[in-house]
Amino acid sequence: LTEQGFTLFFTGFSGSGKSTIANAVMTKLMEMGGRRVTLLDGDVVRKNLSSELGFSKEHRNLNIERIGFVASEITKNGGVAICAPIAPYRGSRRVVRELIEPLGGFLEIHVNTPLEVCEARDRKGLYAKARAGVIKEFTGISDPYEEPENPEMRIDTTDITIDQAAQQVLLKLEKLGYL
Ligand code: GGZ
Repeated sequence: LTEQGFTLFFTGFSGSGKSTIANAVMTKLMEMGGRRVTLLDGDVVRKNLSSELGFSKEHRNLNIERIGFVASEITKNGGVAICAPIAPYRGSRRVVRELIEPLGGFLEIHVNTPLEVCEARDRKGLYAKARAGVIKEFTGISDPYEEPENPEMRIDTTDITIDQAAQQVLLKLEKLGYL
C-alpha cells in the first residue's frame, strides 16, 4: 500500500499569510499522523538552498525551480511537500507544476490577500522600506506579481483566522482524496 505523495504550493505577496497557513497545515497533518511532511518555507530556502540569489526575475525563477525540484523528489517518494515562496512568475510556477503532476498531486494555492492589507499589516517593516526605496524590486511595490489563472484554491486572509484557512486546505485535500 503506497500513499500518493503531493505538493502544496502556496504563492502570494509578502505578508499575505502563506507561511503562517503553511505552518498550520503542516502541524495539522502531523497531528493526524501517518504522513511525512516537509516544509519548504521562503526564508528557510533562501537561507539554506538559495543563499547566493537575489530578487531579479532570473534569480527568483531559479529559486522556484530549486524548490520545485526538492518538492518533486519528496512527492515522488510519497511524501508531502509544502512550499511557501512568493513565486511571482507564472512561467516558473508552470514549470514546477509540470515537474510534479506526473509524480503525484499538485495543488497551487493562491493566498490572494490584497496588497493593501499586506502593506497595512507590514509585520516586518519591509513595505515601508520598499516604499522608501531602501529595498528595490519589492514584489507588489516595485516588482511584478503575475496572478495565478487557475489555482486549485484561493485564500484571502483578510477576514479569516489562520486556523480557518488551514481547515479549508485540509477540507480540499480530503475532497480530492489525498487524506
Ligand atoms: C520580495 C523580498 C524582497 C523583494 C526581501 N521582494 O515577508 P518575507 O520577506 O519573509 O518574505 C519575502 C521573501 C521573499 O522570498 P521568496 O523566496 O519567497 O521570493 S521569490 O519566490 O520571489 O523567490 C520578504 C523577503 O524575502 N524579501 N527582498 N525584493 N520579497
